[in-house]
Parts: sequence; C-alpha cells; structure tokens
Amino acid sequence: MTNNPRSGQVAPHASFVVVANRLAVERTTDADGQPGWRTSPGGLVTALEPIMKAKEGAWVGWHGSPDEILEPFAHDGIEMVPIPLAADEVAEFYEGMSNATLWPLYHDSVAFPEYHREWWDAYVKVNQRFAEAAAEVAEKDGTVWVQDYQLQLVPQMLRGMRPDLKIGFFLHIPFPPQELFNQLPWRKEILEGLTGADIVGFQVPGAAANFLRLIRDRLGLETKRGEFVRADGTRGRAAAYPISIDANAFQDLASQPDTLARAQQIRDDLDAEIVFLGVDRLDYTKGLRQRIRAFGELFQSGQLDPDKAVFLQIATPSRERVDEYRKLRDDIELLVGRINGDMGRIGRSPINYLHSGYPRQEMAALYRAADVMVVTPLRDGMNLVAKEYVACRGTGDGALVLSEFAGAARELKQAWQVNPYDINGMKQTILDAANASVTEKRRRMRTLRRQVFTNDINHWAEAFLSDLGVGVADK
Ligand code: ADQ
Repeated sequence: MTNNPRSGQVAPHASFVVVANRLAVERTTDADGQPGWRTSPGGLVTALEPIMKAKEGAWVGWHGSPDEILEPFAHDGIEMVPIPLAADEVAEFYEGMSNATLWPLYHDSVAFPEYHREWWDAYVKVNQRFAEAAAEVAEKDGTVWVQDYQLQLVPQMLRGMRPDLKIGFFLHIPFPPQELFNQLPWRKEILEGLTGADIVGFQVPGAAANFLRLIRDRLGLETKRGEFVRADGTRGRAAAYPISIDANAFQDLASQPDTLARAQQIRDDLDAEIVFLGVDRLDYTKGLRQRIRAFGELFQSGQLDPDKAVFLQIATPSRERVDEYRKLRDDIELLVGRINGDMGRIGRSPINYLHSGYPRQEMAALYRAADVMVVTPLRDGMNLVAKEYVACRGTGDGALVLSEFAGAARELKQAWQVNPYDINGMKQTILDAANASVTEKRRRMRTLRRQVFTNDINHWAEAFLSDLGVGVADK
C-alpha cells in the first residue's frame, strides 16, 4: 500500500480539520441491504458538528475496514477523509502500539505494557499518513485539531510540513508521571511529536504538569506557567480542558415518556428494591474485577440481600482481538458465574451481567432505573458515564459512587468517592451511598448537576478552541 493513495487529488480547502483515529461515521446497511454511513454517536462529533459545518470542516480518520481504500466523501455537510490501514497495520499500529503499549502505560501500567520495535515502526508510518492527509486538506492558515494517544506524532509532523497551520492536540486518556513514562523506548520521539502542537490539552491539570516536567527534563525545553519554548524559539501551551457531555441532550432523552416507561420496565424486570448499576467498556482499567468482588462479598455477608438488591453490570465489548481483553472477559464471566452460582436461586441472580452495546436511549433508561451508579475505574482520563448518570437524574435523586482515580473526580466532588483498590473501603462506601437519606442524596445531586450542566461539551470545545485562537463566535 502506498503511503498516501490520494496524493495530489485533493486541493487544500478546509479551514477546520479534525484528525482522529476513527472517522466520525460508521457503516450501516439498510433494509434492502444497501450500504451507507451514519454519524457515530458520541460527544466529540456532536460538539464539533456546528463548527465543522460552518467552517468547511473536514474529518480525517480510519473508516474501520482493513485493506480498503476509500475516496473522500461528504456526510451531513462534513467532508470525511478516510485513511486506509492495511491488516498488519491494524495489528501493529492499533492493537499493538496504541492498545497494548501506550494504553496500559498511560493508565498506571495496570496491565503490563509490551514494547515491540515493529509496532513502533508501524506507529510512525501510520502517523505520517494521517499527518500528510491533514496537510493536504487544510487550507492556508487553517486549524487542525488532532485527537488522542494513537496520533501523538502528528502535531510535529504536521508543523514540519505546514508551519502556517494552527495545531491543537487533545489527549483523552491520562498522561503518566515520568517514573512510568520513562520506560517508553520512544519517549523522546513522543514528547517531540506532542510539542508540535500550539495547545496540548489534557483532561486534568496533573497530566499537563507531568507533560511539562517531562519536556523540561527530557527535551531541555524552557517551560513557564504552562508555556513551553521550542528549539526554534516558537511557543506552545499545555493545559487542562476536562471533557464533558451534551448534558441537555441526555436530560431531554431521559425525561421522554418512552424512556421513562422503559426505565420502569427495567425496574419491573429486575424486581428489586434497590438497583446498583455499572456501565463500562470491558477494559481492565475500569476496575471491574474489584467491583464485582466487592458486590460478591456484600451479597455473601448478607450486607446486601440478594432477594432485595441487584447489581446490573453492562460491559460493552471492546478490543476483542487484544489478548489482555480476552483474558479479562474470561475472568469477569468466571467471577460473575461463581457469585451467582453460590448466591442465586432459581429465577434470581444477584449480579445481572450483560455483554453488549446499547442505543443512547436505552442507556438513558438504565441511568433512570438505577438507584446507585457505581463507577470505579483504577485509572480513567475522565469517565463520561459518571457525567451521563448525573445528567439523567432530572428528579434530583440517585447516588453516584466514583473512583478518585477518574479524571471526573476532580469535578464531581459531591459523589461518594472511593479508592477502588481498597475493597473493604469500597464496600462500605457503596452501602453508605445506598443508605443515605433522600435529603442527602438530593443535596449532593444538586451540586453535581450544576457542575455537569455548567461545564458541558460545548463549554469544553469552546474553551479549547478559543485558546487556540479559533473564532468560536463566528462558528
Ligand atoms: P472510554 O474509556 O470509552 O473513553 P467513557 O468516558 O466512560 O470511557 O465513555 C464511554 C462512552 O461509551 C459513554 O458515552 C457511554 O455512554 C458509552 N457506553 C458505554 N457502555 C456502553 C454500552 N454498553 N452501550 C452503549 N454505549 C455505551 C475515553 C477515556 C475516558 C474519557 C473519554 C472521553 O478512557 O476517560 O472520558 O475517552 O474523552
């Protein structure tokens, strides 16, 4: 496969370009078997849609099928620029370097990061391809916003090709302290890659501080109050921009009559006085093993009565071709099976485990049906599930149990916070949240809701883009 199959075919024209591992659309097949595209669900696309439409936006990303080359196409007023990936690149760049090296390393090494030189070579090659495509579509003095850990070399590559561009980068996952980051054989290259951006955005201030300290110590760059000076004298900034959700859209969805009816039906089906809910991608960073163990012990000790309480765990299938994820799925299913086998009876299981993805409305109904939401990652960049739950609790009740190691814990201070490694502490906090008075729950939820509705996804995009010098007012 050539590095850039469309080279020379596209005139630079887009004034605002988003570069992300995946395109903002996913494939569909209609009733007659005709293939098409639909906009991917998710906050990022929703937040950027208005500005992309108003500014001749282009979205550069992989379309999801290996070994397939597609021409750019328009979807709902936005130009999609599909980047091809060969099957071995999917294995080495995506499943390997991105998800078996960087992902675990950046999440406190909660799984062992693997270092393979061939994976790194594929990472460089694919980053180059994304950078070239962005350089090709972005018009003179345009803006390019690069997303996430799969594309950390793109800012510097792009700056080399197109010094006229404004370049932003946002990391959706944590950025580790130097004690961990320094393991990376390609630490210098990654840091140099990121410093190509005018703004390097992180979820929390601690991550920005980790980055600034590393570029000072490893690259010898001068840093002051969030600014850094590159070798050529030009400047960039690193800062925190905590991502959020479209809170109003979730609230509206959650208060529709059919959503409420569905929430009631979920409650009827579960037939319990109290419903605990967990919703996560099936990922080892999400703390599922510890959480399920905590519930198992609560049921076993009788602190939770299996006849009155149920724990519903939704686990979205994720990265199923990566070994560590296959192993996690087996472990979780064994654990759930064992607990239900020991503590269940005919027609009743204390843990209700579902391995599936759901439409947004079903998610809203689940949030409405849950008395206590349990979000206990071992490490998480932000965690949007916690914010979605809060946005859906228009009645002002409900309780959120939240890991102190989620980025969201900095903002959602009124949640019942836990250390997910401390199983006894977590068990006690889950009970405290469940048994709190209605007044206490409402008091906490009021503050949480104020936070989430004030700092929504639009606030996030506007804060980042205005710091980058992009006129959001004229979007
Ligand atoms: P994720 O690790 O995927 O995101 P999270 O922030 O919780 O984690 O977002 C998950 C999203 O998927 C939520 O919008 C949720 O509603 C949805 N989802 C989860 N399970 C689902 C299911 N079964 N069916 C349908 N939808 C489901 C990464 C980082 C996070 C960071 C986000 C955004 O790891 O820390 O918050 O990016 O920056």
